Amino acid sequence: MTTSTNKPTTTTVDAVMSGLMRRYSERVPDVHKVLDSMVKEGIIQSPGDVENDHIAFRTMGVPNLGIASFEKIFMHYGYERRDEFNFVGKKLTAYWYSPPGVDSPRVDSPRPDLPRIFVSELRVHELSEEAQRIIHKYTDTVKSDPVDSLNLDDAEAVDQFLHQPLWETPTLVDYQTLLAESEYAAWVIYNRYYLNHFTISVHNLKAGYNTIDAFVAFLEEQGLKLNSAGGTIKVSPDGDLRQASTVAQMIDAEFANGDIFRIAGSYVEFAERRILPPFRDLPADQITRQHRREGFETGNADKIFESTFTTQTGR
Ligand code: OOG
Ligand code: NI
Repeated sequence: MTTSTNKPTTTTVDAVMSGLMRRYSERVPDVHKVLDSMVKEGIIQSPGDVENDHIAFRTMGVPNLGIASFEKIFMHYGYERRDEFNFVGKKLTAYWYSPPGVDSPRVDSPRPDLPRIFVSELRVHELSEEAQRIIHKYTDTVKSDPVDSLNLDDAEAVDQFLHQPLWETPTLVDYQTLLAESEYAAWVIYNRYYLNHFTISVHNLKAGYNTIDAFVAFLEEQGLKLNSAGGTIKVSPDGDLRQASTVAQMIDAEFANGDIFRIAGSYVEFAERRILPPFRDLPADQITRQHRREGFETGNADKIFESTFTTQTGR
């Protein structure tokens, strides 16, 4: 009777994940479009066959919120914080988190089937006085860290938290002022903790679709609009992490006073993680996740962020 009492069961994190995915796929029609085309093409039997490489969230770096608050949710489920990333021009800091491993004290078993998580934060204090004033007008109503008063073992409470307004609905003028200075700030002030994207792993798909080049060709045949920032396929300097993404789906957002304006919602990403050089001669049936390129890449991520930027959505 030492650790088992407040050890969350694996079903808590599974329930939180499925709540996130449900609302996300309702909001992003491209999710169904991609999955349905994959089924029709015979790439997968059903949407459940897709491996989710990672999911991503965006946060405001202000007291009581930001990464320091948000990460507590998934670290409670056994996720571990990994590398830090700095996006100088966009004024963002990010970390990625690996799913509960063999030595995780928080869950009954390792869960390599769960997606990695990428969480970023806007360094609000680096913005102009005006942008800071606008952001604080909303976020200052959060007087204590909301995650501290959440029962993280209650999946329904967590699901509600992730989809509730954390602050007042912004005015359209405030949204547009932020948009002119930081597209990321504008995205978060309206979308908050909505799932930013999920990511289809392409390397385990059947031959003919298991490279990012082949998969991107397939997506383009289906008429999907892909993020072109820095080139459609983003490649890490080592060549082993290759990513592409759709351009964010537009949503008719309702602002304060009932103003309606079309803004960027969420998008879908695709990732190929190549087998690392020392393992390239292993038989294919022996290759598992630990033989492939891990983590993320600043240069790739910097361009993937732009999937929600007007430079892409307005193309
Ligand atoms: C995250 C962009 C970075 C990746 O896989 O490198 C990313 C975002 O748009 O919030 O997803
Ligand atoms: Ni991503």
